[in-house]
Amino acid sequence: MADIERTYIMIKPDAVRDRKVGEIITRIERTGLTIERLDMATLDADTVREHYAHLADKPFFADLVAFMTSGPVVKMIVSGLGAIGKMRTIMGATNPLDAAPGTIRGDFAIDVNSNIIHGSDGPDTAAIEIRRFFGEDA
Ligand code: DAT
Ligand code: MG
Repeated sequence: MADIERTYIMIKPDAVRDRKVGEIITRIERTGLTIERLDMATLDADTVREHYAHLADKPFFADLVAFMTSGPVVKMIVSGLGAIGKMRTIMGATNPLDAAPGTIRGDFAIDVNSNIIHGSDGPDTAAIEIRRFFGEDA
């Protein structure tokens, strides 16, 4: 049996701008996972650089920071049975060209530079990201 987990989910600026928030939230709720917290914010560059520090040496890093600060995002804590892996499954592969039909990235995106949604990739990063975006008490 999978554990009850919490994961940090973020609908990226492209999806907010293109009015896809409702459809994405519908897909999350349909799984049976619970949206525990939800807020909107425009991220500052330092927060994005910290969040994507593992990619700091990549050639696309500056574009990634510019994209992620280009408009408001929707921040969420999503919880439930196996929430971390379940969210990664319904999100699909990082590159939307490789993401299966029926996944959020597969259905709503075509370009890896603007791939619609973020989800934590494991329990340690989930805990760090929940604290980063919702504070120490979340
Ligand atoms: P994921 O978002 O699936 O966890 P990641 O953590 O490796 O993937 O990368 C974070 C984000 O960085 C990703 O959602 C989009 C961007 N990115 C990753 N690889 C990229 C690439 N080859 N070209 C452009 N952007 C990329
Ligand atoms: Mg990642």
